[in-house]
This record gives sequence, C-alpha cells and structure tokens, in this order.
Amino acid sequence: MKLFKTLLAVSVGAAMAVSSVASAKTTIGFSQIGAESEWRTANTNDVKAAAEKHNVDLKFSDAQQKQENQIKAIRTFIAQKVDLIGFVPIVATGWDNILREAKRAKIPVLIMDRDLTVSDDSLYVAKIGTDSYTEGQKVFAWLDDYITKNNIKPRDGGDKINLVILEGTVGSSAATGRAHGFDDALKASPNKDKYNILASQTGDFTRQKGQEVMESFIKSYRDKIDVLFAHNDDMALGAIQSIEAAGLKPSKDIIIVSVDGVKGIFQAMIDGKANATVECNPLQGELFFETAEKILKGESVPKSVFVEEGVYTADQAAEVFPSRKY
Ligand code: GYE
Repeated sequence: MKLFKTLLAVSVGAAMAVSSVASAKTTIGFSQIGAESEWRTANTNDVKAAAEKHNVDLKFSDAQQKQENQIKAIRTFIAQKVDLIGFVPIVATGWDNILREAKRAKIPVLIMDRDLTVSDDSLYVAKIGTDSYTEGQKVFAWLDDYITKNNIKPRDGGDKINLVILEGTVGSSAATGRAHGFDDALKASPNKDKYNILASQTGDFTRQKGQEVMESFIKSYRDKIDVLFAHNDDMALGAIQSIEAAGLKPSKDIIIVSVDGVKGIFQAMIDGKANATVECNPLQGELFFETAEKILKGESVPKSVFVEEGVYTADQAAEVFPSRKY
C-alpha cells in the first residue's frame, strides 16, 4: 500500500511537472459592452469569477456602450496574440472586418450573450448565450394568459388592451429578438385583435432612459396605457418611478412585464409593483470557458448553445427571491 501511494505520488508529481511546462496559462481577451444594467453587472462578475476558476489570464475590456471601443479592444487582443477572443456584440452588424483580422491571425472567436450577423459564419467559432426571440414569445404568452384569466378590461372603456413598449438598444439582437418574438406570438394568437400597441420606443436597456421614456408615454396616453412590456427589468424599474410619480399604480393600473429576472425586479414584484419577469440568465461564464477550452484543444463545439431560462410571476417572487443568484 505504501509503495503504491509513493508510486502514485511520483507519477502524479511527474504528470504535474509535465503539464505545467507544456501548458502556460491560457490568455483570453474579452470585450464586454459596458455596465448598462443589473443583468450586465452580474454577467461581468460571472465571467471574471469563471476565468479565475479556469485559471485563465483574462484581459477584460469595458466598451462603455460603444461598438468602436469593442473593435479597438479586439484589435488590441489580436496584437497581443491572445489564445482566444470572446466578446458580446453590442449590435448585431458591423463586425466583418475586425473578425477577418482575427481569422487572419488564426485567433478563434467565441461570442457570448448577444447574437451577430456576419457575411461568413466561419468568422466565429461558436456562440453561447441568450435566446431573445423565445424570451419575447414567452412575454406574450404570459401576458395573454394573465389578461384572459383575470378578465382584465381596458382602462379607457374601449375594446382593446393598450400596450406601450420600452425597447432595448437599437440594433442589438437582444432588442430585435425580443421584439420579433413578441410580435410573432401576438400575430399568431387567436386573441390578436384584443391588443393595440400605442407606442414603442428605445430606452437603451437603462433605468434612467426607461424612466424618461415612460414619462413621455404617460404624458401622451395617461389614461389609456394598460400594459408595459419592457425589454429588460432595469427599464421597467425606471418606468415604475414615472408611473408612481404620475399617481398611477404599477402592476394594477399598468400591468408590467419585463425580461431578465434580476433581484431588483423580484423586489418590485414582492412590493406589488411589477407582475412578471421572463428570465434571461447572465451566468454564462462557466459555459463560456468550458467551450473556450474545448475550442483550444481542437474539439468541435456546437455553433450555438443557449442557457436555461424560466418565467417568474409576482405570486412566486417572495418564495423564489432567496435562491436568486443575480
Ligand atoms: O437583457 C439587458 C442587458 O444582452 C440579454 O442586455 C442581454 C441584455 C439584458 O443590458 O439587461
């Protein structure tokens, strides 16, 4: 037994020595969009924690909401000869040239969270993350069910439920996916004629703009708005402030549904100020680095992988809150 243990120790020691010589730390360059929302902060923290867990040398760059900053960061990663480049495309288009530069330098690219449209799909290896289209469909499914079950009547006495929409960043896959998913589900519904969209405008995924745009919606349609659909929770949280400032009751006068599932919206649901959130999971770091490792080992990976997501309503909020991780 003793001999066996010694032999084991020797061979493990030898294997470690070999692997530490053979594998210098992997370097990954990662370009994040910025810090526009609670979701994004959770996403960034998760990427950084997962990089440490995977013993990766992470070169993290914050683009402060500008595509040009992301392009610059990617160009720097190429010059630094990182092993792999990861990024969250702030908008879907405009990446062809910089990705061609990465391809010429033979640096694999792994996309996280948002989607992109390029002329040639071989310009990136894979994409992991968010299924915004399905999230949009889930929002409509929840809303239609809620309106029907609770027999909600239009506040203006008319025959249509009136909606306003706060959209995410213009040109981002998260905004277009959610908009299309919602619209398609609405058009396919037998109840489609029951709904009317009064206004739809971007709030850039931020609390501040959500508040401002909701204020202007209320100025135009104070006694008509029955429902707010916000493309993310932060804009809904901003809008709640405008709704209350106007003397209206969020979740009662105006039904509020949004996407993400951050703690802030759970708190608002517990406080009776929001109705439902469709989850969008920002904890994508582990999957990102697992996939990156496979790519660097030359293993094949699926072109796109989505993370698991649920739907949460106000009546479950207090029970679920303690187990929320972001
Ligand atoms: O919903 C929003 C964020 O791209 C899915 O971006 C993400 C979105 C998320 O800022 O809060």
